[in-house]
Amino acid sequence: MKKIQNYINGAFENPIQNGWMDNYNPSTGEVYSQIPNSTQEDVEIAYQSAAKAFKTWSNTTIDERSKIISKIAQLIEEKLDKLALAESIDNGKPLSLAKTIDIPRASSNFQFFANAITQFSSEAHESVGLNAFNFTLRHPIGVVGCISPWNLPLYLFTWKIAPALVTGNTVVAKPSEVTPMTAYLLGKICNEAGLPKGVLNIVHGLGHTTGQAIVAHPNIKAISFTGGTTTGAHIARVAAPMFKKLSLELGGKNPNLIFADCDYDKMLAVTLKSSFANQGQICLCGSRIFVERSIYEKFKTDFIAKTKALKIGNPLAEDTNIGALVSKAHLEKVKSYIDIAEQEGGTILAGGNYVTIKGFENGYYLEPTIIEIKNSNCRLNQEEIFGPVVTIMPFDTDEEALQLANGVRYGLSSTVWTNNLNRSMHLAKYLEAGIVWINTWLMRDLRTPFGGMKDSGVGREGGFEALRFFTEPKNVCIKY
Ligand code: TXE
Repeated sequence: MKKIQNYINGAFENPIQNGWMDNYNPSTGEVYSQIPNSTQEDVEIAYQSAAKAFKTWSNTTIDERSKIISKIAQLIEEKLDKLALAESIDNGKPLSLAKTIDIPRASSNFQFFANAITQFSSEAHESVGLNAFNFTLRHPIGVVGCISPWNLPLYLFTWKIAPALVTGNTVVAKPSEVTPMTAYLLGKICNEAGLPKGVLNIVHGLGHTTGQAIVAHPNIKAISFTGGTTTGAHIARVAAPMFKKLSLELGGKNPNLIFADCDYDKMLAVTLKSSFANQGQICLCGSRIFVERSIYEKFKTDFIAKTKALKIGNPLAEDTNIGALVSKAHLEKVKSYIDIAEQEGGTILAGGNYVTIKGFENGYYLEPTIIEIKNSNCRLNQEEIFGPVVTIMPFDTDEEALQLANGVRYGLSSTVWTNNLNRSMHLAKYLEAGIVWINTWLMRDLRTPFGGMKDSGVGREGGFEALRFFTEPKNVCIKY
């Protein structure tokens, strides 16, 4: 059976205590590889290797760094088919999605930051009347930690690693233990691209041991984390007494506000995606759908029909729309929410059941599910389910729509469908979310700030925000 290894100091290593864990293929429910169950000792060796590499890497010219990071982007692009297949097998997502979204974006992440660093500059301030001049030096922080989740494995892993590296930091990174494969393959790509030894170190293992060792390491001075809100809160508690720099991208329960004056067909097609793409396991999915009452019944009928037409099955088949959920535990968690629907006064309009696929009987499949709710305060509408489950509910006024949208602890993204400019601007201003999409969803320009308000996180990634996060600003004041 294939064994994934840690990537430390440019070499592939077994975990020191030789502990291994099973890695499952969600489409079949079978174990298909083993991954290191790394301990604190492995993290320490990864740290030592990163610390040793820091001096040279942080003094490498921007051109040189940019060239190597760009080469990694190019190699990911060249290996798109292989990486997409690995991602689909590891995660259960449709191969078509991995080919068109996950892997191209992983390549773009590196290319974007390879370009961005060449345009990154620091500020200068003349203290007029005081004969003094200030400028800001921006140094890399040192060894930084990057921890990522399982839903968009290589996409989110590289979204952190690329800006960390390009600014001259060295990295100890941990992908999710549920989807370690493409991170492992990335190590090979980094060697091929000529990334010096020790600049990136990838340690595999569980969150509360391996991840915890990264967060608690006294000399890893910044942590960039994407994952669940509860985990984020725990990481903040561990990191705060050590005054670490923290970027936390956490959960979401995003509203999708549909007004009667929208471009209906376009809205319907995109709403299907924002509800169920990647089996609903995207932190940006619009899992709470609110529809203006005058088109509510029509929307309901059309949305149910489209949802029922989605093809669930083998992620590798070209015509599959909905693949497998990432793990058995997650499948059961998502299903447990569906099971409380009636108790909460909800009505299941479509889906709601496990699915058995011929030839893949032990895979983790679930029908895309629409639940009509009467009360927006129910758990189904308040808690992040992170699966192919959406709630729907009508509204009457703009003010009510805004209140419903903002009535959760999360504030990651929101989507508005309307052709009314005044309404768009009003909602853009008052929606409590890090992103407001108007008449679109998941459209990303990598220069824009990305992140959430409220319990969806702290800090922003993307563009110069990420370059600022991974550098330490220092004011130099010269009196003349
Ligand atoms: O996330 P975790 P999980 C949400 C979603 C999902 C829930 C749990 O609701 O159901 O989170 O999923 C590492 N110290 N999102 O269990 O546990 C862990 O090993 C350091 C939203 O996957 O937060 C993994 O690498 N690290 C999210 C990463 O943190 C720790 C996407 C995320 O794992 C750790 C995925 C610890 N104590 C899930 N504990 C989004 N917003 O994109 C865990 N980890």
